[in-house]
Amino acid sequence: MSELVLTEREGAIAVVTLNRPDALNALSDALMEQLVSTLLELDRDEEVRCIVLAGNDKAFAAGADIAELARSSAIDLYYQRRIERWDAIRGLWTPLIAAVSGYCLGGGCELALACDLIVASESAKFGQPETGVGVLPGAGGTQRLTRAVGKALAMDVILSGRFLSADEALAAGLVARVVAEGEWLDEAKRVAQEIASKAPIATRLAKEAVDRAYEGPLQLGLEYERRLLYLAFASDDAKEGLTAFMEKRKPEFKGR
Ligand code: DAK
Repeated sequence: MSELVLTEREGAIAVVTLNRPDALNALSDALMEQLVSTLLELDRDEEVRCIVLAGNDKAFAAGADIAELARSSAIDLYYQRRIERWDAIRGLWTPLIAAVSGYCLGGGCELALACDLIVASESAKFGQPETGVGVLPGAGGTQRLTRAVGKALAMDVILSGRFLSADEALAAGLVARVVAEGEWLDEAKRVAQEIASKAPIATRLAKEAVDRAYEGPLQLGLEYERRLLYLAFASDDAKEGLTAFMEKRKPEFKGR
């Protein structure tokens, strides 16, 4: 099987790179299968504290593989249960950063939206051009993009197919940081190292709590956050973090 996804470990972080450069990293079935099994394996490894998901300079991913979609019937897609892979990404415990340069379109944009945050190059272009090929965003794009940027801009992007520049995406709240071309991967790794240095259990619970804000009503989210806070408080790392602050030293987190 060719390596459609490459993995590198750098201390407590892992960098997963989509590797179909000739097709602008179009998300074929085989690529998605390799991607999700790689992510799930890394997620089970307690030593991995943050994952960076990257493309290359020209493309994060230009969408689902159109040639493959053209050969599929609705019934094929339904029985292949491909959408379950996307749920698996959403369910990861380990924080996941999308490092985006160049095209980030269709399923590629949905993949970036399924990550916890996006670090983008000035060259990044975000779009949901699915209606141009007769379908619509089907891996969360109509929901996540709308929650990220609001109805007006989501309607514009999804209905007109226009691409958002990195600066527009930053202003709209779709991406967290924009950096100069050539800096995107290093910056994403820097953010990942920063995240990896924090208390692992508290980080995991904080990610889960933020997802609640994004996915459900406020009152339920507030109650959920409160319960997760008690859980974090019960960890050894909370005692260590609070004590280390009082003792004016760096905390040593153990993920316990
Ligand atoms: N699929 C397959 N191949 C693609 C591709 C794609 N999405 N995008 C690009 N390529 C291929 C091109 O065919 C070309 O291959 P060769 O001809 O060299 O063999 C190569 O990548 C380089 O592309 P271009 O020659 O087109 O490069 P340009 O710089 O001229 O143009 C472009 C770049 C990004 C503007 C253009 O490639 C483009 O418009 N690409 C398609 C963008 C698009 O429409 N994306 C949305 C696809 S629909 C689902 C979940 C999700 C989805 C569906 C189902 N389930 C869970 C069931 C999502 C659907 C979509 O994403």
